[in-house]
Amino acid sequence: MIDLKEYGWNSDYEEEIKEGLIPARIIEVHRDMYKAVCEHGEINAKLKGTFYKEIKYDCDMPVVGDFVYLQYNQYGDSLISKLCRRKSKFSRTDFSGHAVGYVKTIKEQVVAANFDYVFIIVSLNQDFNINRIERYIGAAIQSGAEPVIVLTKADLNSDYKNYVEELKLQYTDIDVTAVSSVTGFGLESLEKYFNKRKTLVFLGSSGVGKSSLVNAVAGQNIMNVNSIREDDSKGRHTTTHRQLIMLDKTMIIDTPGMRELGMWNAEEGIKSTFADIEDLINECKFSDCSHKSEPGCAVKHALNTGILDEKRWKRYLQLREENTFGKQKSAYTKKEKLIKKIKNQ
Ligand SMILES: Nc1nc2c(ncn2[C@@H]2O[C@H](COP(=O)(O)OP(=O)(O)OP(=O)(O)O)[C@@H](O)[C@H]2O)c(=O)[nH]1
Ligand SMILES: [Mg+2]
Ligand SMILES: [Zn+2]
Repeated sequence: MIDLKEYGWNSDYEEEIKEGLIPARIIEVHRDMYKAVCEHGEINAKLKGTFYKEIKYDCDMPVVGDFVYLQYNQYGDSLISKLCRRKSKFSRTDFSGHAVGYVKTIKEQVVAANFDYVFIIVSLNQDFNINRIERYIGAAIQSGAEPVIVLTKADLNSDYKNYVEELKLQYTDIDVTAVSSVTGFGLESLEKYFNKRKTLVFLGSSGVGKSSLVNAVAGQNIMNVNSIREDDSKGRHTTTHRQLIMLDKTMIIDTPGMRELGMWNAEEGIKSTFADIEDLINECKFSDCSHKSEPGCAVKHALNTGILDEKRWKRYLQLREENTFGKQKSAYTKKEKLIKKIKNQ
């Protein structure tokens, strides 16, 4: 018997359910097949037919890290019948929607759920890109968990301290650590996150070393790792599906590298990421200041005196616009083809 509490289950996740259902945690998702862990151990599961009828949005489909209730079947696939309320979730914009007229429908894609820390993994080779880091910080804060920035491959960059310092200056509340999975450098400073029953999610581009870090902290080769072309930082998308790995009481969700991270409903996250700019905006004379030509505009003043970096301001505007655009264009009522198909059966 497995105690699901070891996998982070607690009473906050409990839902009113029909008799005969047991809680489980999703550890892998493959198209329509799920791997989960429950009191009987690791099992395969599918969504129950009625599950599709009951959910409203695609984002209510189980993802790795989710707790669910299922009907256990010792002879075959168990049937997932309810998704438990999420404590945290990392969302991005899914642009793969179908074109409706000229407008492509976009929707929320939940990458992982119910984690305590988001490890934003950035490689210290040419992958280092402040715009991308800001996006991850915004989405991570929005997720409801604590962001941690991990700069990998410190062994390849003698300048790593400058990168750490630059980020620390801008993000005083976020832990920034440089590590090397090859030499083991810096790994001890991550130990504080490896606590009992905590879940960490590793996010970042392909090839930055997410799976290598899983292996380094595990002390064994759990995940596949492939060499990349370090000269142009192109990853090879080695990890192909999200997976929750249990390591000596701590759980890590390793994910495939993301090509792009579109902001999804991340207003609060963006505001916190650019807290310095939000402070300036609050100082503008007019509360509806457009920061263009109004008198008493604190943003203009900061830009003119060099206190605020013009590029940072532009990136902030871009993320805000993208976020609002997403809100307007998302087809909230659109369901995935699959759901429609099954409903119509
Ligand atoms: N020098 C050096 N190479 C590293 C380090 N960490 C990872 N690598 C190398 O970077 C390459 C990619 O590592 P992975 O761990 O597969 O990267 P990933 O982020 O999991 O990539 P995806 O699964 O495609 O998202 C491999 O060749 C690793 O050996 C490091 O700390 N130092
Ligand atoms: Mg990987
Ligand atoms: Zn202003």
